[in-house]
Amino acid sequence: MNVTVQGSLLDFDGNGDGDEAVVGPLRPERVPLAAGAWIDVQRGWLTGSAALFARLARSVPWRAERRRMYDRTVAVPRLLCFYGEHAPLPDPALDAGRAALSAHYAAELGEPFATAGLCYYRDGRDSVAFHGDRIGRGATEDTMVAILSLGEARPLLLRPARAGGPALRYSLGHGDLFVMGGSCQRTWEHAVPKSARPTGPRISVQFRPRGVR
Ligand SMILES: O=C(O)CCC(=O)C(=O)O
Repeated sequence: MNVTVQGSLLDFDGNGDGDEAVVGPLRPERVPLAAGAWIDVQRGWLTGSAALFARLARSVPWRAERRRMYDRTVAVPRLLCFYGEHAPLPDPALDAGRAALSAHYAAELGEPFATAGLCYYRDGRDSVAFHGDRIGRGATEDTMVAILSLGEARPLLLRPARAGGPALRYSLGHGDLFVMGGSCQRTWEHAVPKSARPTGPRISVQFRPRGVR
């Protein structure tokens, strides 16, 4: 798939050629949420994200999935590729990102980030509905899911799973890092809604510990 996205003004890689994708020092800002959940946000954590976006769009074996909904089978509105614990990642920048996250959160998480789920939102029609990552240990244990966003920024919404109420909204793209931690997967839900506006493509890379999905 050959796609280019408009880069962010922050998205320089430092050597001027725009090809190298480099993660910076981790200095995320923590936002405590209710019920023992929290998020960490670091804007522009990865520089050179437009080039990484283009490489992943081209080289990842993206799959279109279908899902049973009531009595119909419907297309999942985004393309997916999952890299399990021992699968080589599709770009060295992702290895570097995962290693940096594992080192930074080692004491708090107590285990490394192991897997990488990649999602490709082709335009505003692609989306994911409100959910928590509760397949596996996320259903019963505190854990972390670290999301690296590449390409066009899309809003990620967060809302309490039980109480309802207004959603928090974070616009994520162009190398931004967004980490959900504590009880977030059990007590909050997140979504990337559809948009009727002209919307460029975005790739989300989710790093998770083993057994969290
Ligand atoms: O696009 C994103 O960053 C969110 C992805 C997500 O929530 C998921 O795949 O479970």
